[in-house]
This record gives sequence, structure tokens and C-alpha cells, in this order.
Amino acid sequence: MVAFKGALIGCGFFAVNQMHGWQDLADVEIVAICDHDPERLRIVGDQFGVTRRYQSAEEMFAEGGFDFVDIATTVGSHRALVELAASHKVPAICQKPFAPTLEDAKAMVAAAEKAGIPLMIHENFRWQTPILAVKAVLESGAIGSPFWGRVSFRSGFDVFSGQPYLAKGKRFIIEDLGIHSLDIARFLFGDASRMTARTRRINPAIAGEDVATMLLDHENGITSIVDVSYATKLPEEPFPETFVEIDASEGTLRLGKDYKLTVHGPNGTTQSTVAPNLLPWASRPWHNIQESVALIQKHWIERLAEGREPDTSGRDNLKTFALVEAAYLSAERGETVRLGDLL
Ligand code: NAD
Ligand code: 89Y
Repeated sequence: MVAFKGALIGCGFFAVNQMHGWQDLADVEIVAICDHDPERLRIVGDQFGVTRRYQSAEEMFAEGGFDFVDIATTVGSHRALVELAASHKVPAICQKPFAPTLEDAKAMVAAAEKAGIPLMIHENFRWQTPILAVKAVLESGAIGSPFWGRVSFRSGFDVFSGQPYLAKGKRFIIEDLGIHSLDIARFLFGDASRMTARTRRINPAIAGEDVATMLLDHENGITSIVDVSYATKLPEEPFPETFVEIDASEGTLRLGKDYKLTVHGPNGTTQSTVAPNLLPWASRPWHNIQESVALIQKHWIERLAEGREPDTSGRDNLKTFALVEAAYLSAERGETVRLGDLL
């Protein structure tokens, strides 16, 4: 039985995953889609059998008939579309990165709160099966209290062929990919109070930075390193795997290549594989990300049904987005940035 009708705006490269994720949920139907580009509308509409198609989001909202909207456009349109959803009092999901600036992101949270609608940022990496497995180990107490951590994503994968806009922006890896790694650091180690960052551009064919090394002081005393690179040529390409290292009072955890998890504690050492499921519509190596899309969308529907705030709500994600802003500021100034000065 369809309990929730949704609409999706932005039928591009990544939205196809989101459409598959919605199709897999028995109680959800995407009844309308929107894209400025008629060809993308046709491709996605035909593939998923959606007949209500719009080139204008304003027209789609004016006709209504849906319980939530899934915004899958690139960052430049996020604020206007979230504010449009708020003006129609339609609950909204917005893709990462939240907004072009922290000021925009704060305005979007304020608009959603004023309208009384839930707003969730599609921050899906913390929903990846291997990351959930790491979180479960921490929560089990098997390694005691963490005092140090590392969240690492280093790759030479060509992301520019599927997402050409990534080569053009003044900001690249922190805003696009590091944002996920920073959110994972918050998810595992708690909120951060200070950020120190250094960036480099290695690939001469792109405009933004493709290497970043970030040092986070967490409020609970944990120190973590978040390092990301799209300029790293390894013998075996790990895209899109995130590696995690945690040192804790009673032991250690290592999440490494091919989703191998090693946990060492007072009771000995265990090794397991925490690989993501390959959903029927997914394809390697993207399946890790694709499964997390399905999981975050399921979470959204559950929370919508319960009337509870989703884990990566707009308000929560301001703290992840502030880390992005802080990293750029820190790298530019060569100084440590206090998060409290931004939030
Ligand atoms: P894309 O350029 O392929 O697709 C965006 C689509 O939105 C385009 O078809 C464009 O015509 C349409 N569009 C833009 N503004 C519009 C508007 N105001 N109204 C209607 N249509 C509009 O981009 P993409 O690669 O699919 O990325 C979309 C978003 O998804 C980005 O923010 C990106 O960072 C994010 N993304 C997230 C993940 C993840 O794992 N969470 C992975 C990849 C991309
Ligand atoms: O856009 C990025 C994301 O969110 O996940 C991986 C990606 O597609 C390329 O860096």
C-alpha cells in the first residue's frame, strides 16, 4: 500500500540511484519529477514510469499532490528549492552539499523550522554498511573509549566523467567528498570544536583542491584526522571505500581495503568482512554508496511516519557543513578555526 507520495527534483547522474531506492520501498511512490532539462526528464520518467513531469519546480509545487520532495540538484539551487518546499509546507530532503555557504544553510534550516516541516540532508555515507559496523563495535564497548581516530578516503578514481561540474568549482574535494568523511568523523567521534586543515591541488586539469588533510579536536577530547584525496594512484583502486582507524582505551579497530574489519580488544582479535550488499539495481564499485542511499531513504520514511527528526536533519547537518567551512578557512589562513565562531 502506498502511504507516502513523493516528488523528485533534479533527474541527473545521482538521482537515478535515489529513484531506485524509492522504487524498492513498498509504501512509497514518486508521483512527479522535475528537471529543467527535458531530456533528463524523459530518461528518468520513462525508466521509472513517472507520468507527471515538470520543467519548473514552481509549477510542480503549485499542482501539489505529494507528501515530500526529494531535491537531487547540484548545490546552487538547494536554498531556493528548500525555501520553495517550505513555502508549500512540504517536507524536504536535500542532497549534500547543504548549500553554497553556511549562511544559506542556516537560512534553509530557519525556513524549514518556521514552516514546521522536517528537512533532512541526504548525508548517506554514515549509512554505509561498513561504517554502521564500525559504529556498532564502538557502541558494544569492545575496544573501550576511543582517544584517537582516522577517517581516510584516498583514491585516483575518475569522478569527473560522471560529474563534470566537479572539475569546475573553486572548491572541490572537501565540499564534495570530504563533507561525507567529516560527517563520519562526527558520527563516530562526536562533535568537533576546532579544525586545522591543509589543502593541495595536484591535478592541473581541475579548478579546486583535490587533497585535504584535516585535524579535528572533538568536544569529548578525541583527536581525529580526516584525510581525503582524488590524486592518489594506488596499485588497487579503493573507490569508494572509506578506511577507519580507531585507537581506544582497551583496544583498536581498523577498517581497511575490501571492507576488512579488524577489532582487537581484551578478549582477542576478530577479523570479519563488512561488505555492503549488492542491491539488484546497483553496480560495483558504487554499490557501497548505492546501498546507503536506500538505507537513508528508508530512515526518512520511518521518521516521517513517526513524526520524528531524521538523524541527518538540517539542524544536525549544519555542524557537518560548518566543518567544511572551517576546513577551507583554516587552510586559507593557515590557522586553527573554532567551530563555535561559525555556528
Ligand atoms: P547532475 O548535474 O548530473 O544532475 C542535476 C540535475 O538537476 C540536472 O539534470 C539539472 O538539469 C537539474 N537541475 C538543476 N537545477 C534545477 C532546478 N532548479 N530545477 C530543476 N532541475 C534542476 O548532478 P548529480 O551528479 O546528479 O549531483 C546532484 C547532487 O547529488 C549534487 O549535490 C551532488 O553533490 C550530489 N551527489 C551525492 C552523492 C551522495 O553519495 N550523496 C553522490 C553523487 C552526487
Ligand atoms: O559527489 C560525490 C559523492 O557525494 O560521493 C562520491 C562522489 O560521487 C564523487 O566524489
